[in-house]
Amino acid sequence: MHRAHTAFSLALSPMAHKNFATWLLKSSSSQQMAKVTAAAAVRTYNSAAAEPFANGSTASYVEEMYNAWLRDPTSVHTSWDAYFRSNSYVSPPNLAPVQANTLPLTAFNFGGAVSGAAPDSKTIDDHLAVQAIIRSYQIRGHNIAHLDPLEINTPELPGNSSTKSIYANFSFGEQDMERQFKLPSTTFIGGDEASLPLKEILNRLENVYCNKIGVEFMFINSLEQCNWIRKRFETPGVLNFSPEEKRLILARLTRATGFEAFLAKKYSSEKRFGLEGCEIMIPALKEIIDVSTELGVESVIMGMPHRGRLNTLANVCRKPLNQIFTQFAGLEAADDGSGDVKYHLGTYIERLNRVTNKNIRLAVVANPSHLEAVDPVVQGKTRAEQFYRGDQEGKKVMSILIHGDAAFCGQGVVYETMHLSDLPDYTTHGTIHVVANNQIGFTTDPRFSRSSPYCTDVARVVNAPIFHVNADDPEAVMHVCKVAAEWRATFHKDCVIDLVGYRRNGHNEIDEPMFTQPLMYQKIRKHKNCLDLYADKLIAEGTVTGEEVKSVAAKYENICEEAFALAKTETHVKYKDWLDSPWSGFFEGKDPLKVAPTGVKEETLIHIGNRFSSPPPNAAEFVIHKGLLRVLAARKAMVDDKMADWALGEAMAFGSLLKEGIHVRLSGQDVERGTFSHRHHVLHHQLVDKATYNSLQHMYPDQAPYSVSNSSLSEYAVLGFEHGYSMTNPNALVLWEAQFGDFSNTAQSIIDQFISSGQSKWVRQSGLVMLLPHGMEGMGPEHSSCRVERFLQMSSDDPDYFPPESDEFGVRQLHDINWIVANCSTPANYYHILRRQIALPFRKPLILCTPKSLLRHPEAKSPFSEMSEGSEFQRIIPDNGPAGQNPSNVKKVVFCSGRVYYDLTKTRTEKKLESDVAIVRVEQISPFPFDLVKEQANLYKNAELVWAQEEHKNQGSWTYVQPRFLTALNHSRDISQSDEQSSSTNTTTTTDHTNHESATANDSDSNSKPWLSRMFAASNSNGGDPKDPAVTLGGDFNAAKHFDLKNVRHDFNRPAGIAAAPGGRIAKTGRKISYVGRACGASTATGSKAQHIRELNALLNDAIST
Ligand SMILES: Cc1ncc(C[n+]2csc(CCOP(=O)(O)OP(=O)(O)O)c2C)c(N)n1
Ligand SMILES: [Mg+2]
Repeated sequence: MHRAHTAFSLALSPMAHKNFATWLLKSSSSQQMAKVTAAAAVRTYNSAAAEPFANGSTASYVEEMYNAWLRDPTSVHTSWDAYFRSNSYVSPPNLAPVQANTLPLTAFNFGGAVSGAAPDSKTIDDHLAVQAIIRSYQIRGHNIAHLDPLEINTPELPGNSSTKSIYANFSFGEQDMERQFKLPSTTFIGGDEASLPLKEILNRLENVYCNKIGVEFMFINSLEQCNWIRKRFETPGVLNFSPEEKRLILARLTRATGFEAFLAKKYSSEKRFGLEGCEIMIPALKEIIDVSTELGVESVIMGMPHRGRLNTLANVCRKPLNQIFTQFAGLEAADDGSGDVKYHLGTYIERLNRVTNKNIRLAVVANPSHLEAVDPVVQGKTRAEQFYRGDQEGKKVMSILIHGDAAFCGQGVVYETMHLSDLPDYTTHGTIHVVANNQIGFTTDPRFSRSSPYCTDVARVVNAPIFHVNADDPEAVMHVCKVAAEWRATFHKDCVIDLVGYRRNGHNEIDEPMFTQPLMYQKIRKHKNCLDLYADKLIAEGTVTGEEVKSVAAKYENICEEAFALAKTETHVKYKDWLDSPWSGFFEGKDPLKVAPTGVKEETLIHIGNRFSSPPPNAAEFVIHKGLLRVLAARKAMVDDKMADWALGEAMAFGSLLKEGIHVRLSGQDVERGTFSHRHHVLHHQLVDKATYNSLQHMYPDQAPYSVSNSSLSEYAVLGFEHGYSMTNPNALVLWEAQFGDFSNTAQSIIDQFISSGQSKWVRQSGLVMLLPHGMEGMGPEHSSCRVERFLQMSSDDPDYFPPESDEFGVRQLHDINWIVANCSTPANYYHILRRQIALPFRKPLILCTPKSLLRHPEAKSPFSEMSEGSEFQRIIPDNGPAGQNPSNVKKVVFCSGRVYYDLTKTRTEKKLESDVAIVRVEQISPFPFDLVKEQANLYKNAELVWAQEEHKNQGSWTYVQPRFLTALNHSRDISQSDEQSSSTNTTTTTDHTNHESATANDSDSNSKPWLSRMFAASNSNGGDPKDPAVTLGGDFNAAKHFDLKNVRHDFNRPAGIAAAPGGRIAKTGRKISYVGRACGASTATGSKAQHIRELNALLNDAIST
C-alpha cells in the first residue's frame, strides 16, 4: 500500500480508473507483447526450453517441456518449473495417470470442437492461457484490488508492473470474449458450471480478486488450503447478505461510530486514540467472535494497542459503559496499584453471546505503551488456558491479536511471536490477526516506515493467508471475518485480516495531521464516514429506512447518556475491575502472610531421586547414549549418599511440586538438555527418531503434568509467552531459562513493562521464574553476567528504610516487593526458593542468577537433610565454620553472593584464615534481608565488613546492597537522641511517640498528598507543626497500620508517607561496609583468561586478608 503515497499524483491518471480486465485486453503494451509471443513460437526446441511457459504454443510443445522437466527440472525455464511443480499440468493419458484436482486436456469440452477429437494447438494454447489468467488473478489480483477507501492506491504502482508483463503475453481480443472455456478444477468461479464464456470468466475473477477484497494466499504450500480459500472467495454468491444480516452490521457500526462520537462530545480535550476511519473493526471483531463461538469457541483472549481499545471494551466485550467513563474522571483508586492510562487497561468479561446464544468469556490483556509487546503474552495466556481446559486442539480457547499497520511491520516481536505459532509447545492453534491499517503511523507515511509492499508481509513466513479488505465496505469485511474464523477452526493456523481504512483525526484527537499529511487529510476531510456510506447504500436498496437509521443511533446515544450520568456518581475507580485474569478462589481464606513449609519428607526425595536417576522402564529396548548412562549412574550414587547436585536439587523441587498437583513448565533455549549439559530431562532413543523419555513426567501416577520445551531462538517472544502463561493460573511453577543471563536483555520490554511492574500497574500477579546463568568465568564480555544490577535497580524496596522487625519480616517484605532477586549458592537453597514460589500465599516473579561452573563443582552439593522436613530457604547463609563459632575472634566479615563464595572459601583455607575471616552469603539479594544482615553485623561486632563480588564495581549487586547495608548497620546500634536532634527535622526518632501518633492520625492525609507538596511541607517544617505528617518522614513507621492485614498496602518496604529525605539516617552511620572487587567497567569483559584470573586473585587476596 505504501506505493500509494509515493504515487499520490498518479491517482488521477486515466489508467487508475480502468478495470483490470479491460486493461488486460486493450493496453497497447499487450499488443506489443503479442508480437513478441508470435516471434517466440518459431523458436527451436532447445531455446523453447528456456522460455517462460506462457509463450508455449502447441500441445506437443507442452509435453516436450513436461518430459524435459521430468528428466531435469533445471533444463526448462523457471516458469515451466513452477508450473509443473504446482500440479497444474496433467500429462495426456499416455504420459501419466490423471491426478486429483486437474483434468486431462482431452477431457475438455472445447467450445465448438468435436468431442473426442484431438484439440488443435491454438485451442490448447488458449485454454492454457485462460488457466494462466485465472492463476494470475489468484496470485496477483490483490495487487490491484480497490483496497484503499481514500483511493490513493492505484493499479499503476511500480509493484504491479510484474502483473502487467505477465498478462501482456496473452493476446485475446474482443472476438474471443464469447468463446466458451472449460474451467480448471483450481477455480470455483463457475459454481455448478463447468465452462464459461471468457468475458464471464474475466468478470467473475475481477469481482472476486480485484474488488474490495484482496486475497493473498497463493504462496501457501498446501494445495488443500489454497483450494479451501479459493472456494470461500470464488463461489458465486458468497457476498450475498440477507436483510437481517445487513441490519445487524448497520446496528453494530452505529454503536461503534456512536461511541467515538459520544466520547468526542463529552471528553473533547482528552486523548482517546479513537477508531474513526476504521470503525468497522468493531463489527469485524464481533463477527469473528460470533462465527468462532458458533464453531465451538468458549473463550477469546485479545491483545491490542491503544487505537480503538475503549470502543472494543465497550462494544465487543460489553464492559459496563459507566466503568469506562469513570476512567476519564481522574478519580482516586480504591485499591492498590499505581494504575495506568485508560487505553492500556485490561478486562475480563463473561457473558451470553446474543447471536449464538452461548456463554462466552472475553479477556483483553492489559498492555503497556510498547507496541506489540503484548502479543506473546496473549499467546502464553491462551496456551495456558487451553492447557488447563484440556483443549488440545484450540477448539475452545482462541486468541485475537489486533495490530496497527506501522507497528505490525516495524516491531520484531511480531515476527518472533509468529514463529511460535506452529511449535508444538507454544502453538495456540491459530491466531486471528486483525490489522487496523489506517495507512499511517503517528506522523510517518508507510513509504518511510517499511520496505515491504504490505504491512502484513511478516505473516507470509508462517504461511498465513492474508485477507486485505477495504474498510469502507462492511459486507466485504464481514465476509473476510467469517472466512478467517472458519479458516482457524478448520486448519488451526494463523491468518491475517488487513482492514485498510484511514485515520480521521491526528494520532490522537489533539494532534494536527495537516502538519505532516496535508494531501491525505484533504481527502479525508471530504470523505464520508463508513456508517453514512453504508446507511445510504441500505436505504437506497430498501433494506432500511432513513428513520430507522436515525432511531438506532439515537437509542445508542441514550444508553451512553445514562451510563455517563451513572459514572458521575462514582467516587473511586477499582483496578480490580480491570483485571484480565482473575484468580478466582486463590486468595480466598488465605492468611496473606503464611508460607507453607518447603521441606518435604526424605522418602519423597529418595523416590524422586531414584526415578530421576533411572533409565526408562523399557530400558532393554530404549537405547540411551553411553555418556548419559554415566550421568544416570552418578545421579544414582548421589541419591544413595543422600546428596544432591544442582540438577538433582532442581529435579527435587520440580518432582515434589508435581507430586503436590502443581503443574511445572520449563521453557527456553535448549532447556531440555540444559545449555551446560547438566539437566538431561529428556532422554533420546539413539536409534529411533522422536522416541524420548522424560522421567519427571513419570514420578507418580497422579502427579501434575510436567512440560519442558526447547524454545525458538527468541527471548522477547518466549519470555513474554511464559509471562502470559504464568498469569493464567497461580497453581503452576512456570520457569523461563535464558541460554546465558545476558541474553535476557533482548526481552527487556517484557521485563520492564510486565514482569517488574505488572502488579503495580494492573494488580496483575505472576510467579514467573527467570533462570539467568550468571558468573564471571572468563568466557568473554558476553556469557558472563546476567546484569543482575539492572534487575536490582528495579526492585522497589527503599534502600534507606529498615522495616519493623517481627517474625513475619521476610514474608512481609516479599508481600510488598515487586519481585524477588536471588543468587543461590547451594542446590538446597535453589530447591527451597523454587518451592517457596508456590508456598507463598501470593505470587511474585523470581529473578534467579543461576550457576555455570557450580553445576559440577564438587562442593556445590547439598545433603538431603537440607531439603527435607524442617528445612527452609535461607535468605542469608551464615558462616558455620570456626569463624562463625567464635565470632569475637573474627577480624573481617566478607559478605558475598553466589559463585564467588567457593573461591573465597578456597582462598581462606589456603591462607589458613578460617578463624579470622567469616564469609556470609547473601542468597536473597532483594528484598534485602535487613534483619539478618543486622544480626550478622551484631554477631561480629568488632570485625571489618566488606562486600566482595566478582562483577565490576558499577555492576553486580554492590550499588544495590551498599545503601541497604548502611541502613541495616545503623539499626545494629541505637540511634542516640543527640543524633536525632541534630538531624534534619524531617527525620524522627523511633522513640518519638508524639510524632508516631500524629503519623497515625494523619496517615491517610499523608498518603493522599501529592509528593511535591509534601516535600515542600517537609522542608518548610523547621520548627513547624509537629503534627504535620510531613514532619514524620524518613523511616518513620506506623506499626499498627502495617500489621492490620485488612489495611495491607504496598508500603512495608518503604515508609508510610514519603521516602526518607536526604540527610536522614544513613549519614549518621558509625559502621561501614567497603567494597572489594573489580573496578568499574563499561562492559562485562574481563579481558583475556590470564587477566581474568589475575583480577580474580586480586579480589580474593583483598577480600581474604586481615
Ligand atoms: C515500541 C514503541 N515504539 C514507539 C511507540 C510510540 N508510538 C505510539 S503510537 C505510534 C504509531 C503507531 O502506528 P500504528 O501501529 O500504525 O498504529 P496507529 O496509531 O496508526 O493505529 C508510535 C510510533 C510505541 N508506543 N511503542
Ligand atoms: Mg497506523
